[in-house]
Amino acid sequence: MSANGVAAHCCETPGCNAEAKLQCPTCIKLNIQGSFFCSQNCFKGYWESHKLRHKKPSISDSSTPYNPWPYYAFSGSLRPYPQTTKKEVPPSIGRPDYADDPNGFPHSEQKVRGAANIKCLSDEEKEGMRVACKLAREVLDEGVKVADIGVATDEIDRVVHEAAIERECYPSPLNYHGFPKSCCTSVNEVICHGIPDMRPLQNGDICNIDVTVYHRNFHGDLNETLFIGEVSSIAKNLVKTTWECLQKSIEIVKPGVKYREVGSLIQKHAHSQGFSVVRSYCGHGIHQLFHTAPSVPHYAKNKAVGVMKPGHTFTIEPMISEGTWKDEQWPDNWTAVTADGKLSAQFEETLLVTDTGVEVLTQRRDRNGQPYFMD
Ligand code: EYL
Ligand code: CO
Ligand code: CO
Repeated sequence: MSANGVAAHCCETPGCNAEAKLQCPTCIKLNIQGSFFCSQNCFKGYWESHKLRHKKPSISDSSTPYNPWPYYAFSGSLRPYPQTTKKEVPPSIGRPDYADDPNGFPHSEQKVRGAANIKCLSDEEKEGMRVACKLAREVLDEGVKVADIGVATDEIDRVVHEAAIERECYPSPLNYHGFPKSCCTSVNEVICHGIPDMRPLQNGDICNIDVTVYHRNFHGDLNETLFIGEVSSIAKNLVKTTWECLQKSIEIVKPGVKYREVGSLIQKHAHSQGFSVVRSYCGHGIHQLFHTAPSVPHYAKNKAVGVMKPGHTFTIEPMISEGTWKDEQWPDNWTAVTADGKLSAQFEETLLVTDTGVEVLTQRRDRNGQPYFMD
């Protein structure tokens, strides 16, 4: 979920990373978005490289890569690829309200928005969540099996879509606020909400697959980050650290713990490895609604409201970055990327607060909950 009020840019000068609000006059005139400098000094010092952005984009030919936004200054080296057309879900499968809204608007979520009140599930509702979350895990497992060098993230989405339908599930991301695909695939500098497309995964990529399914009125939500082939040692440490952040935070979940305490553990561990914590996206309450109270920030000293009680169901989904914690969005208005173009990783589980602790509803059933990157 998006946290309000965090909008910041990073200076374009490599290695500077200072907060940046100044825009080049030529960029403003040409409407080139995403390029900012912290000072006149940085602007002048990086001018020889920066001015290349003002060159007229060449006409498309076989040697020019597909670029739908010639005037966007990408923070890193990942680029969007063409997308395939929208998929259908058989009408026999129960669907959330936003599935049939022209704008994908979740009216049922809106009705309770802003209410701090966190729902305690009945025994019957808990059982509904167990089933949905078990199916979500199975669907993620199917997506993970096909992820490999040379495979397009669109193919992962196709497999996830089919696996959901086979299990009488609606893939929750599909049409949520208009989202065009059935899962999110977030590669390298993509923090979250990457749109599956025709880009083949490359040796050395890290790729997160985020699956949510809706089954008989309940959503189950989880994600894992995978290694594609041989990855760098920094990528290995980032992914391992991110997984540890999630594990350490799950360990403290029990009745009486404040939701705002989750972030302090995560930030402490991320910082101990020299990494940063993304602030714009949070864990969330989940049950009959995809996103509801509580909001669970992953950073320290946050102002999250609420105390854990038996019967609460929510996600923890830390996004940990190699460099800056700052994010920006591609012009598609979905894809969140790191402002410095460096790597970001994420893991997510859906949790149930029990009388004495926690049940990890989306837990991997084989290999005792071990993540895929350790297989
Ligand atoms: C759709 C809606 C902006 C997802 C999650 C797909 C993306 C960007 C608006 C959260 C929020 C998945 O899986 C999620 N959390 O773990 N929006 C999501 N969308 C979308
Ligand atoms: Co998710
Ligand atoms: Co989530």
